[in-house]
Amino acid sequence: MSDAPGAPALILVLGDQLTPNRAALAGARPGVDSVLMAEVREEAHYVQHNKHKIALIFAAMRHFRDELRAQGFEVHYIAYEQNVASLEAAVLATLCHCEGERLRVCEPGEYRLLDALRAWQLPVPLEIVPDDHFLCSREAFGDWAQGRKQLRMEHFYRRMREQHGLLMEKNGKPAGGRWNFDTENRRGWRAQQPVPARAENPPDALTREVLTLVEREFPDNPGDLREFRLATDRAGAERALDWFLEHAMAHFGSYQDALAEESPWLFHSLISMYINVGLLDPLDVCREVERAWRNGHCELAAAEGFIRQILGWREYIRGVYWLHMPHYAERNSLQAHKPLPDWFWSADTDLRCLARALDQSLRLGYAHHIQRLMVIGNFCLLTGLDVREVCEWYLAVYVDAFEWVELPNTLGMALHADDGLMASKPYAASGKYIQRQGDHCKQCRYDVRRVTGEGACPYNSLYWRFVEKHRERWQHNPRMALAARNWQRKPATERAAILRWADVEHTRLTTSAHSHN
Ligand code: FAD
Ligand code: DLZ
Repeated sequence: MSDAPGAPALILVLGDQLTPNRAALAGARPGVDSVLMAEVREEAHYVQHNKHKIALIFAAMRHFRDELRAQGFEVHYIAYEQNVASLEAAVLATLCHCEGERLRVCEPGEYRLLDALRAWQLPVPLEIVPDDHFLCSREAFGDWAQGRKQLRMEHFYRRMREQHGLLMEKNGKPAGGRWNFDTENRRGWRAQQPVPARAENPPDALTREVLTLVEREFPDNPGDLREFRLATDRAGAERALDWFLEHAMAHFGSYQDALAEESPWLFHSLISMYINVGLLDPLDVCREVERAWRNGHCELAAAEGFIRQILGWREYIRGVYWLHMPHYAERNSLQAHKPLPDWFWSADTDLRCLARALDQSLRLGYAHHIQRLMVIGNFCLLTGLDVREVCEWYLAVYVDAFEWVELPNTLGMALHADDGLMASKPYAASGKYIQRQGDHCKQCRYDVRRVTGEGACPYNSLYWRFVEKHRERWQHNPRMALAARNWQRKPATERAAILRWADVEHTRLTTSAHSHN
């Protein structure tokens, strides 16, 4: 057997690596190297993935197979119906009948699979190629992080802007003289704008076949495939981006943090899943957005707010994941161990904002950032739901969920379980925040102005319970000290009444079939 670079390679392409000429496919030779793609039990079952996610991945894999074949590659494709247990089994079976004298694979996005891959028993040499679907390599992030006492996204983001020349003036200064327009991006929702209807995206024959397969094989997974409207190939993903730039981008910034009764997505882009599986390139997306601004299609604040999410947050999150795995997944610094109530899987709760966010998450595999962070995540944080169970729920439910992005966002940002590594303060909030950002409270049976007693918004008392529970810790956190002081300033009798009521609500809401008052 040879592992010389010239020897024919079998190239394994995973379901979230669907970009031609990238990573393991860079320099691949049609007619010499062959490709393997496999729909396998292990990947489809390691969590109870949303049906939309499995359908997206299988259909996009099948389209990519056809794209590679059209480029002249021999592609060995194992369909789910062939009942292959794991990627290792798929590789071993394929090596028996192909010319490949070495196995080449781009490093998987999840630690779980990278760790397993390194232990595979193969009859040929294994070459693991760095993942170049990202704008900052793991090494470059490690170098940036080294020696810093605290990691902060904003510092990383500025450097990325300079490095990639995005939204920069010729004199090296940021466009508009500021790096960050966040303060202009926080309007609450009072139905100020018509929300454009999303484009229909009728599935083609190949995708319809996959939808039937997923419905048959995964009947108990979350997700309602009657509402499937995801693109499953590159051209479709590009159309989705174009639609966003034309119809929603101009309002993205202003309503980025808004919560709306009438729409699950408002002006969000709905492209995370396409970037995450390799159908859209993150740098191309940022350049398109910059072009839209330079051509006068949106304000600088909107373009900056959007580019920050992709160039800043997305890359930063991935850097933190690889810097701290595998121990990161074990962290639980606030000792949150309460079992996840069953109603997280049915959305059967009468807290209006939470029911809406859970329902669309389960049904569509989508919630926007503020729903994930400040409605669902905030509830989990305030009630001390078990960190591992919550992270598994997020990994299962969202169509864009892969552990490298889900874990730091959930464990770090939403649950503050990494002791402030990801965020300098916990994203804990009372009902007042939810009311300010949206219009759910008007439809809710709970009164957001009240803290205690039947009918009071549970986020209110639970918030103060959370402040009290970790009071010692907050006294040393400059960004939480004010909340701790405000709590201490309340008369002792009022504090006692709030805590008594919070305990009642906590017990009621963390039991599996929670009673509706
Ligand atoms: P938009 O709001 O239109 O944002 C534009 C793009 O910016 C997104 O498509 C995404 O690529 C990127 N982005 C924005 N925020 C983040 C972020 N915090 N981290 C990484 N990328 C970001 N994103 C995932 O892709 N997968 C996940 O599993 C995931 N889990 C999350 C869990 C929690 C608790 C939280 C708070 C956030 C999570 N996010 C996750 C980040 C963010 O919520 C989603 O990327 C976003 O909601 C996707 O919708 P969109 O494409 O309409 O995004
Ligand atoms: C998420 C997923 C699913 C559901 N199925 C497959 C599959 O059958 N074959 C495959 O190659 N990839 C799949 N994926 C994506 C992988 O789980 C993903 O590559 C790893 O989690 C690493 O990010």
